[in-house]
Amino acid sequence: MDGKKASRSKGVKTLGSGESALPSQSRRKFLASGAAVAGATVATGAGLVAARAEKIAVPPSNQEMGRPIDPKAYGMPSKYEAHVTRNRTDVFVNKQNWSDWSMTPLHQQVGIITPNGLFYERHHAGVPDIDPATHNLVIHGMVKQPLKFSMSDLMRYPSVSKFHFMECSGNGLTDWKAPKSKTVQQTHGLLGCAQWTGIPLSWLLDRVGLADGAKWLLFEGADGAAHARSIPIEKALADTLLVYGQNGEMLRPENGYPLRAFIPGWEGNVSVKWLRRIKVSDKPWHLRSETARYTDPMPEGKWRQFSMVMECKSVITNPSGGMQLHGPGLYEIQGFAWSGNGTIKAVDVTLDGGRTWQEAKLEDPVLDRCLTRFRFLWNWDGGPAKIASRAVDSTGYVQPTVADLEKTRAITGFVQHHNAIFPWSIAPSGEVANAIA
Ligand SMILES: Nc1nc2c(c(=O)[nH]1)N[C@H]1C(S)=C(S)[C@@H](COP(=O)(O)O)O[C@H]1N2
Ligand SMILES: [Mo]
Repeated sequence: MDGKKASRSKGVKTLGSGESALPSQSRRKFLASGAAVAGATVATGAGLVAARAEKIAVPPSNQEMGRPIDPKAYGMPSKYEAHVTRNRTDVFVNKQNWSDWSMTPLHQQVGIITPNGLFYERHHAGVPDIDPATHNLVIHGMVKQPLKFSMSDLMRYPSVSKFHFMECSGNGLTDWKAPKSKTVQQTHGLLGCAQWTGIPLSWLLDRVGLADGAKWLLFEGADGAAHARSIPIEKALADTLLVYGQNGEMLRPENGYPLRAFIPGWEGNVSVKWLRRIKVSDKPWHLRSETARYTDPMPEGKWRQFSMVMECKSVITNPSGGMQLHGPGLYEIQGFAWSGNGTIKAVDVTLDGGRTWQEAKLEDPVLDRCLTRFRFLWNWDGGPAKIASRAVDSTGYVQPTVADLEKTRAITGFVQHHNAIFPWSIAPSGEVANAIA
């Protein structure tokens, strides 16, 4: 598969990471099937050959003196990983780049956490430059005592840290109709998962004191778009966070530095970045992002507003579009599942375009509203295949097919909240491609 190259040492092909990483149960099955790991030729999915022990050369230690490091510089990935980056979409081209997005390379993400430099970013009017020393958050409106909090005020509070995914409601919006995106980065990369650190909003609402009849909050950003959303008070009190930390460090500028809202399980759009103001009211505002945008067409010409929850979804990231399989044999199918309504209970994988399904293995930890990794061992016979995953969450909700979605929604234009089962085709040549009809 792409990105998993077997290294060579003195003409001997060594075992690839895919093979050594087999879970012990599958490894036993693999061995029991007659394929010995050493001393025999093993045709595996990655086309790897295990060599006889006496022919294995020990990798050289040829570095007399390594390069020094700058102890004060921010650590960067290896230069050999320079191809692992976010990417703009090549399907939907913006005429200007004030409103733009770049996507997470999900096929290159090896754990459930998206590194900060690879976390997708979506901005409506560029990325503002905000000095935390002068940034303030104001909470006003229907409150007993309006208050202004500096960043140092906020950081004096005890903090909480939570692992959660965040997904743009438009994730995949261009990919259900031609022209189709090729890679999973393009089809599903408006998605990331991080450990978020900050304070529960309920603590600050407690400080200002909600007036009787308070029902909705306005969150507004300090960016050029003054991006704003109306948030129901129940959600704000339940689990909404104001975060300054992402994966153990301060937010990156493009992800809302120095302060953003983070609303677990809901569309990314409501997690307002560069947060400067929360206003309390008794009704929603019906803002641009709640009328002209971020609404869903329904059958009979109606439009659905405030569809906030990101419903259960999954996708296979390995193998995925643009990759190349090297001959029949054993492959580990891997992917992510997530749900804005709870934990992932199960993921099934199909190899035959949805006719039959088999249960994949979920990898710990399986956390509430968090990316969950699934794995499924597949012995590819070299014939054409159509693979896809189907997730079930802790509420019992089953990820729908496109046909299921079309029963309740009008799937036209740039579809938001499209969580249907997504197939990849494998050609006998080993080429993997987007198989949306
Ligand atoms: N102030 C502000 N907040 C914003 C946005 C924005 O453009 N401005 N974009 C929203 C959208 S559409 C999404 S999907 C998420 C993306 O967060 P990220 O860029 O950290 O991934 O931020 C949301 N918050
Ligand atoms: Mo978004």
